[in-house]
Amino acid sequence: MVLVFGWQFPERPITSRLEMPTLKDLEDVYQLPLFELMQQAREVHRAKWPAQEMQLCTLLSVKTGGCSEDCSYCAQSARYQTGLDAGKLMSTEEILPVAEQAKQNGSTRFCMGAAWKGVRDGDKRFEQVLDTIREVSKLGMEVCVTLGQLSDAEAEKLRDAGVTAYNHNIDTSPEHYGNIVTTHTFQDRLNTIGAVQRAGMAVCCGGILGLGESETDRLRMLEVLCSFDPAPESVPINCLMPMPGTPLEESPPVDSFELVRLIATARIFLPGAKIRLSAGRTQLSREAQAMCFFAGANSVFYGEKLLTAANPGVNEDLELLEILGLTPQKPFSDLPNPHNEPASAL
Ligand code: SAM
Ligand code: DTB
Ligand code: SF4
Repeated sequence: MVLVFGWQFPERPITSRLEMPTLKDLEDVYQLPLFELMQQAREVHRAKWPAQEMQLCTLLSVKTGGCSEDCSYCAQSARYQTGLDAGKLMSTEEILPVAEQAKQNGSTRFCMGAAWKGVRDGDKRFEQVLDTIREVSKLGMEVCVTLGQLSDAEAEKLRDAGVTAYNHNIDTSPEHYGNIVTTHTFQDRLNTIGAVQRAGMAVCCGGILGLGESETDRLRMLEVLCSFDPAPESVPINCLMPMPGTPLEESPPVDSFELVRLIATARIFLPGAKIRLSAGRTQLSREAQAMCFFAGANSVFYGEKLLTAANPGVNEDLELLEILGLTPQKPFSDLPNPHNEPASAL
């Protein structure tokens, strides 16, 4: 480390970092003066990604509510009175038009979520989801699913059906995880991520800010993400949407500058990952979102609804992209295309 006007700067250009960062490495970068941190993150971003592109992803909750788990942030847990009715698994016929509309609106990734602890090979509902994935993957968008815990057999079936990425978040640090969820462990999350990696699907894995964690917990979460081999393909950074009826309903909002710092640090240490500014954009000003994009966020959830919570409107987002001179990313421009179609044909 070198000291410049009392601030510690890493000795080497950060883009040349090859080894796994320690918590201290992450802290040193996270605590740089804000503009220095943002500038370094922007340099990494420009070296690795088209500078003005934004990936647009649409979410659909294909099986809502009634979940057995006690994740204290989640409106879909059956353990809390959140006013959400548990729904049935949506049929392929119900899902396809939503996916088609998402494509029409400019989304290049379609993410289907189910409020399950996990899936079981051979289960009728899992077979139904596989059928849906086979149909949705014909539309030429990236297909992501988040269905809870998996083992190897289920992961391989999802890959064969056409899933390009599996979302399974670690959500917070290993130390804080037990304060937020008691019905499964941090290690259970890592085991599922291992199954996804062994099956050769891209891993979409990130977390939530605003769960009562410290800034060190957030960096510990990043440290774990940086230890993945291969590195995650995408990293969703959610800000808690305090859902009525959940234990975290009264949580204070996340500080925007802390969010920008975390995104910039993630961009620097995970240069090849999409950083997705995920839940919580309705609580952020346009200026705060612009700072997140400058700091390296190059993906958002697009469409009025997340899974159960609100998201900015399509027109509002298109207007923001236009004001900032950003353009939607093309599909499969950085992922293997399962249909071998050139991105320009999609
Ligand atoms: N059941 C699956 C699981 O737990 O992985 C998939 C669905 S779960 C709703 C997906 C992710 O959404 C969670 O891991 C969490 O990061 C995020 N999430 C859920 N509720 C949230 C909330 N109220 N605010 C912000 N993010 C939330
Ligand atoms: C992720 O990290 N965020 C998305 C997606 N992966 C599945 C979900 C956000 C959920 C926000 C709360 C809700 O809609 O209930
Ligand atoms: Fe269930 Fe996932 Fe919500 Fe946890 S986050 S309660 S596992 S749907």
